[in-house]
Amino acid sequence: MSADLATGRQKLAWARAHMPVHNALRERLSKERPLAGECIAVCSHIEAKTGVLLETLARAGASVVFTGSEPGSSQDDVVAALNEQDGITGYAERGISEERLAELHSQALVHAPTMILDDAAELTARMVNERPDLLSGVKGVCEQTTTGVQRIQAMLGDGALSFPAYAVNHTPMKHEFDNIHGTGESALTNLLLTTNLLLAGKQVVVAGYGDCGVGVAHKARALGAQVTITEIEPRAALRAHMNGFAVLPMLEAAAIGDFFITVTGNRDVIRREHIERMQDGAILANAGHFNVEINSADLADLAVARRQARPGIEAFELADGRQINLVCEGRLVNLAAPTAMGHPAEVMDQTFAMQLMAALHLFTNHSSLKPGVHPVPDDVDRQVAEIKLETLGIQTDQLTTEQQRFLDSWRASDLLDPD
Ligand code: RBV
Repeated sequence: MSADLATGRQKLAWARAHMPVHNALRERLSKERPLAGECIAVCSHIEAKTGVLLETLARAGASVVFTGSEPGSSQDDVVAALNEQDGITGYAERGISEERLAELHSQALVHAPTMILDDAAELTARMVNERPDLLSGVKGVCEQTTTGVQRIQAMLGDGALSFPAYAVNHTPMKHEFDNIHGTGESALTNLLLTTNLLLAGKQVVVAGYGDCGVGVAHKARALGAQVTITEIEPRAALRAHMNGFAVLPMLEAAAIGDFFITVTGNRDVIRREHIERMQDGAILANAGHFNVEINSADLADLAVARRQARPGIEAFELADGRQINLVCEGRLVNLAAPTAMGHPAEVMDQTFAMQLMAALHLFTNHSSLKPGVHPVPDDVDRQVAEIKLETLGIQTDQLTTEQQRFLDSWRASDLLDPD
């Protein structure tokens, strides 16, 4: 057995042991096999937790094809350990170019998937653009990320969407956990591992106070950092202010930050005019899906020299001698840094359970759903929460009949004097 295969199998076994919701679902689905006959494509960061999702889909009867959603985030050993399994075939490699990623997507599309579980709408956009011949066979898409839902909405606005898509990102069981706790913990864990520097007492600038930014900002503060938020959305800026953070335009924040972490879902959030004001030694990292949030071309343009400072960190020397450090080429720091493993297993267990349950629901209901972006029904979300609580051994209270009647009432007489 190759060393790769051995570590890939090990990583999968560890992930399985820490994904109890999947274990519960797998047991049920392998008896029912509701996806028999379907070809499900999963486009994501191909590492061990994603591998567990693929295994559960295969046990549910689907023929599963996988591919990477980002050039730097898949793990070759896990890819090898997945490709040896029955019912799973895939195309993903670590550290590749955008062109190679496109080739791998094309190979996955040759399997003519009937459903796609997507991350950042990468495979969906590829199929719509390059394989229109496949569209009539597609029942629908389940999209996991904020960026991807936005992209599918844009596709719809453009008249390019011919099937229903579930906005899995928008379910409470996904974004209130994955975006906040998953991104929050894994972005900081991997930033600190890659730099081997202390966060306590540092000035940390977090660009974007959406769910991911909230997670990063609060956890950085909990570790003792002084956190500043930059925003373009007035309510998010106010929320950050009232949660006790400094809120500044990036031009001002640029001058004070030791660490910069972008989590906006937009491009050029850090660009030339900001880099020009930064302090010597500033460290720039991105935790949004695409590597466009930090304009690395501007950084290269301003630099008189550049060198590898550590694995995963490139130092750009400016004309006046200042050194600005870019972490893993501005790619997702929690997945593409040299030792990065993505979000913690427990959180991906929930996210992927949502993808799986949304896919099952879409499979049964696709013919009654119009092309468009749809919310995942709330009871699907609730079911996953119930399974998760059960695996944690946490019990909740139940409404009494009187309490239920109170909630269903509107007349003062019923509310105040039900008997
Ligand atoms: N994400 N996946 C992992 N497999 O380790 N870590 C993060 C993993 C997903 C997360 O759910 C988010 O929606 C997406 O990455 C952004 O690309």
